[in-house]
Amino acid sequence: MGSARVQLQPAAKTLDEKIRTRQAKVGIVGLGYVGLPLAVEFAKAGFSVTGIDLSDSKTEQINAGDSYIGDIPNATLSPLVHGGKLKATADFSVVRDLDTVNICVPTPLRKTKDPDMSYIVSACGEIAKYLHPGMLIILESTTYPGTTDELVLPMLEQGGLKVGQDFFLCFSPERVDPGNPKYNTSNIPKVVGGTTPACSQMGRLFYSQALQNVVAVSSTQVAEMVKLLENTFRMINIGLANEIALMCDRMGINVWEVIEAAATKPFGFMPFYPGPGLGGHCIPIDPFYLSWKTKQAGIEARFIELAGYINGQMPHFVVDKIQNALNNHTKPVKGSHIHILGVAYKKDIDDVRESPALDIMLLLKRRGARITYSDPHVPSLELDGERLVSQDANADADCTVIVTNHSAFDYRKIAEHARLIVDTRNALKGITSDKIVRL
Ligand code: SAJ
Repeated sequence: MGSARVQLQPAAKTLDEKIRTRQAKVGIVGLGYVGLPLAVEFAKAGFSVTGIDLSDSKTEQINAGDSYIGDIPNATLSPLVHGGKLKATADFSVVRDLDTVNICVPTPLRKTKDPDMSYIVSACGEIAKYLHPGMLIILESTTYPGTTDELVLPMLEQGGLKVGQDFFLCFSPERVDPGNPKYNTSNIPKVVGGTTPACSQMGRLFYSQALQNVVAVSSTQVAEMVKLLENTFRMINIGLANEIALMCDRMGINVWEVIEAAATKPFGFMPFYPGPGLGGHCIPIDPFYLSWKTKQAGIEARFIELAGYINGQMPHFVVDKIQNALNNHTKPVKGSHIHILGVAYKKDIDDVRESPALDIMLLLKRRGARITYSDPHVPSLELDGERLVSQDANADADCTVIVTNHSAFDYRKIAEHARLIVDTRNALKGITSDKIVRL
């Protein structure tokens, strides 16, 4: 991105002025763990912010100053709402009075591992109806490189307005890490790239009003690719850690000790840890947006496919470990009571999306085991049509399996009470007992 300022057209001059004076009316589409914190940051910066979400319960809660996002306390949200800086609606027609709109809607994968762009298309279709000169539109949803310029741009230009002159279009990856005590929307560096240099410039100006560190890049494709590199990097390295675990298991080596010792290297190494599989709505999903797009360009993303395969095998590997551990106690899986500790996709959160615990429980149930679980963050869940309720961590079971190592568990007590334990997270590190089987 050149440093020379681009000569602004009249529409841009007006928008530039409105953003600098914080008179711009900001819109955020999608009020989830990305959109609501972003809305709050711009409201805190003095902008008038309108959140748009199709969920009436979300808009009602926000307009009551009642936050449903852990990282946004009511004490932060309520004064902004009652001070008239932040409101929420399901009515897209408000876009006609807005100057900027950030799109923060989900980008899931279909079962066929193809990108599901329906949320982006629906939001852009609504925005296009009310798009007017002097607007800045920024897509934040994680997606394949090319989405902004190939899919979003044509939808917005349909009404005759010209990007870079009449309106401005950027991509900026969301980097929100829910529950992270150190990094939040205001202090996580914000990458932004525009369809034209004037767009990039407008995007950088916009975020600079409310966020601490803005990183402007030269195009929307670069910005889209940045996010995919970040999360593909994680997914592949987790896959490597899992493959090393499979090797160590076969060779009778303690993989946790290996990684801990390797992590003493002060440079050139970054520890990742094996586990029961890959959960969440980012890491298992985002890389397949990249591999889907590269396939269209005739390039096989073999690292991604291989890591996806290895990570996908981990639930099966864990179930085999459980079966062997029971077998060594002359117990079949069939008819045994297996108690799962932790069903969220990672520690100390309540999100079960894509959680490997669900795969493990299903596989065991299909082998005839009786399944119970304990998770202080997940009071109940649906498994194969059956409703399960979280039990006491020390339920008397034939085998207790640590799948998600929440801090709230009393691991000493678990190690004392359980008859047989399979530990997939090294949560019982430092506790030796022949009733503990480690990954
Ligand atoms: N996992 C492992 N081994 C590891 C790390 C993670 O098995 O060494 C598993 C976790 O148990 C989980 C899955 O991988 O099931 C994903 O874990 P994650 O730590 O990557 O957490 P996420 O999915 O919440 O990822 C988010 C991402 N943030 C954004 O996309 C904005 C990711 O880029 C962050 O790096 C990550 O949070 C983080 O660091 O917490």
